[in-house]
Amino acid sequence: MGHRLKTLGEFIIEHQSQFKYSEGELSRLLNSIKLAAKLVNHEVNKAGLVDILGASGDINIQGETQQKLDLYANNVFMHILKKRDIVCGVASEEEDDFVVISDKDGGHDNKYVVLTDPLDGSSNIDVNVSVGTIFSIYHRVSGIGSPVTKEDFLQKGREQVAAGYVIYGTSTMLVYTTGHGVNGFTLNPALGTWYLSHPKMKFPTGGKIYSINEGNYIHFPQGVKDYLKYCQEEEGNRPYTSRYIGSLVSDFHRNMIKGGIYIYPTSTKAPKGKLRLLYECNPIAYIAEQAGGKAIDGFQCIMDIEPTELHQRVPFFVGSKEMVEKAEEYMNDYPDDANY
Ligand code: P6P
Repeated sequence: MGHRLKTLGEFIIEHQSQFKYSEGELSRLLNSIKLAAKLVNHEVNKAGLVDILGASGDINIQGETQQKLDLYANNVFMHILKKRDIVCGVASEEEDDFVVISDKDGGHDNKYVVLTDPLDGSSNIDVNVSVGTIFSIYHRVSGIGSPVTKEDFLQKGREQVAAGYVIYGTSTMLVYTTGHGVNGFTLNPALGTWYLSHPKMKFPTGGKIYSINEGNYIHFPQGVKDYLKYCQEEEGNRPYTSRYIGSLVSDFHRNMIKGGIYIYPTSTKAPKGKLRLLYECNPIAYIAEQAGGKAIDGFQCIMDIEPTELHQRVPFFVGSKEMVEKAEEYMNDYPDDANY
């Protein structure tokens, strides 16, 4: 048989031995995320059709009529994570508080928690722009045999066991890390199989792309304004190129392949930034560092931030190491901006 790419299932089995203390739960957890992503992908890809036809009238997995796509994605991940007897709790952008997996669903004895933004950038769905799912996995810190607690979710990004994203774009990809580098898998929708298309993904150390919503320019901290002027002046390999899709997963994914920086800073309109620390910034930061990139809030590494609440927002600078460090230099000219 000709050379064929390794499947995600084969890859997970091959790397099972790398998951310390895991008797296969992490592999099963990754496999359940793989399935959920396929289900969401199927729905995302026909969203336009649904919009044209109005309410699809479809029945979703909870037996309710078809809901908004990000709620649908949330239901898919919640349902699969509950019914696979692997996690003790789930936190989601779509849920006000964290969800305790009940004892009858095996929740009290399971050791992993999952935090997720089930469909980031969903406002782009009706204009047919790529969107994504982001997930972050931790070992629980509370004792096995008891219900999950808030502390299990309020862990520093450094403690992540695994993190990843799904990008529903021109092709659907699952990109994740378990602390041994970053690997990207592309879905063959005809077969429902994911193939290792991007092994050992690495950020180019430099880059010429910056991604930021410049419409907020006048509201940015001075350090960000100074960095943008640096990107735009005629010098060496500058001016850089501005590319901003309005979908974090898509901007990040492109920048990881081509080199670049994504910035969502504080502004008078978003005094703590817009992106959520626990289920957007930390997982993306883990992937960035594992791919040789860097992720900061302008002053400190994202994954060193001590979380205080489930949905807290932080400013986010992530991408090629040299570009993030140059932005950090400009931010450090105004140390007071570190107190956001
Ligand atoms: P703005 C999508 O809503 C999101 O969370 C990210 O995916 C995206 O990068 C950002 O917000 C876009 O926000 O304020 O520029 O429209």
